[in-house]
Amino acid sequence: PKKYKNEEVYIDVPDKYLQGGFKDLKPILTGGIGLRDGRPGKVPSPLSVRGVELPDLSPVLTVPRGRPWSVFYDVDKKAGNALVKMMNTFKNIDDLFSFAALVRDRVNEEMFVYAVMATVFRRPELQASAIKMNNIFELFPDRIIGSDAIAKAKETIKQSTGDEDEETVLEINQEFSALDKNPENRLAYFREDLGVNSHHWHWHLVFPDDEEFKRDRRGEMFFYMHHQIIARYDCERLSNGLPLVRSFHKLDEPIEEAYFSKLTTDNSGKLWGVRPAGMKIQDMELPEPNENYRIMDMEGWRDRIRDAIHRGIARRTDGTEVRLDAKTGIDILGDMIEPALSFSVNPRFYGQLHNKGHVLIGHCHDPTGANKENGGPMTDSMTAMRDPIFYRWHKHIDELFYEFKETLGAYTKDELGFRGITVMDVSVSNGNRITTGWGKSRLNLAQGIDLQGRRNVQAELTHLIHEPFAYRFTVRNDTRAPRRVCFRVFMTPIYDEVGRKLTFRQQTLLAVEMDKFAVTVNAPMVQLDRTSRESSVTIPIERFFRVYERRTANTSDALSNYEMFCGCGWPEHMLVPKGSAEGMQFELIVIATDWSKDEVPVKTTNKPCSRGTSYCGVLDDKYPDKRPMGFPFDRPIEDATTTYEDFTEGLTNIFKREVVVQFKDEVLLNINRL
Ligand code: CUO
Repeated sequence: PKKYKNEEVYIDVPDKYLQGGFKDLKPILTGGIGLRDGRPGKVPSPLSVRGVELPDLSPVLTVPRGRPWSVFYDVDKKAGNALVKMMNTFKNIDDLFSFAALVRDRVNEEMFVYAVMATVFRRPELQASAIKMNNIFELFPDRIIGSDAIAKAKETIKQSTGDEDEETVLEINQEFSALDKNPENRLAYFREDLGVNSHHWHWHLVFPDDEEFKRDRRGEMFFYMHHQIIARYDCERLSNGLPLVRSFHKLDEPIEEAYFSKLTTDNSGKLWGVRPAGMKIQDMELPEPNENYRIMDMEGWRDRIRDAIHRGIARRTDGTEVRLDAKTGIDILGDMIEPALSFSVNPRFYGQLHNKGHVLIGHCHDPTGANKENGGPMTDSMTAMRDPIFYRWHKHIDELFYEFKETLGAYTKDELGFRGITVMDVSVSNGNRITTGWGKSRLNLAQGIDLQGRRNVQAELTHLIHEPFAYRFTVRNDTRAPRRVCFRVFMTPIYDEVGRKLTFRQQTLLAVEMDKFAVTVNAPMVQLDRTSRESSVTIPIERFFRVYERRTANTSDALSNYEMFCGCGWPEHMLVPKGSAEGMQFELIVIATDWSKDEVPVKTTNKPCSRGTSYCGVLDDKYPDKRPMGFPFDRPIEDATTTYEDFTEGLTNIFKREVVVQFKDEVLLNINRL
């Protein structure tokens, strides 16, 4: 191997790939995801690279630079895992970052960022060393704002005074990928939201398909997190008068939902693949990335998966059988359906249903590459949630999981109850009304686009937001002893898009988790307050839009500049569905359970990445709750005629309260006015 001696690395990437973020190492190694500037003993700027042995890079050069890299492609996943492994051979932090600096401009750009972030997540000493990471879209603005806005940013600076700190703000229009005469565009604020996409990318980053990094209940988390995305999307659809998502299960059926992302994949201006209405998926034979899958493969895998679900038994690679029971069945299925090839009980037999759905859909416009077109947004976890078909595909995947949950039957009253604990009341501040509206926040473009030294060019994005609110729970404890109580808080719509009442069964499928927390109830009657900002589902808005640091600089919520950036977690500003101008009715359903039985103790609760646990778990630790994810709505209720009253009959620990979500078509929060 080549040895690099104390060389000074000045990063000077030709402008051939948009990621001008790599023009300067700071965004990666010092100002960005790297060690912070100026700490003694840490990397100075310009980076001085220590002599490190450079390993054989050939396993990671299988992915060319300049094209989107994705966990859904076999070659890419393998190379990405190999790069993470290489980085992990450097035990000393300076060596690791020296290595990173040396390979950065040799390997695929997106894969590089993935590997650096994955390495940081997996090494406790790096987590602990206060590393600050950029939001992924600061590094890749071209994955979130359109080619026209990027062109405009470059044009604007040409005409400016040349002062490198001069502020330039570009407003991003919400109708940039389509007009509202395409009804699906009413949901663009959700699908194209920065926080939503950022969460999804980070989720796949921290739940990798890599045998060296097995997360607790990984497969179940795949099921539950994506199920919640679909439930949330459906709530947004109802908020906008649109019907629920139809699952995409007839694989030869034309896809009615068109999608033209307007995003570029690289600095040449090449767009992501587009999909006009009415396209069908087709067998693919793609040379680069090398992907050869047929619709027949997909149907075969699905038949075998269904067979396993209905027999309650899956077949392992070695021919032995494994039972799909109430405790671990869903976890086995998650790893099998996604699949995580490293953890699937039989990757050859059960195949790659979900992943290859992303790929076949994403390449349906050019399945052999004959037209040299890029894949569509569905091929990449950083962009997939932008496309309406994402939700249709995932609804189908979700149906398979629920097909399994059906086989387990309904929960018994014993499993649902908590004797001696009565939830007397639950209310939400401001008379059980939650207000939603628009927020305007900014994303700094200077780290990800070559802006000729200008540091203060911002994109101003308009996104959904809600007024912060608080819950109040009134609880009676008749057990004469302190009890540890876990509150599981869900919200679910009451009516469909034309005003028909939903059945309770439908409501359970649409229930979105709002919060989950445990407290000790040590008096006969206790009143508990909890704010929306504390939700176990979300991570603070400041994690997505850094400019918010200004707002919170003096509060306890302020994030230190040097706090590690943990990107997994639902964005706070998307916690509450949009609702409607007239006020949309939802039900808040709260179930109290015995935390002394449910709790899985985790080692540390105040370490950097300990928020957003409901959809992301706890890094390096077990999932903190023993119950099946989504309890009690993960299981079917008795039958379609079962009502909430039947469900809760004889139980005192479940309570529901109607809340109204009212959308105001105005800017509630404006960064300019903070
Ligand atoms: Cu996250 Cu399909 O798994 O996108």
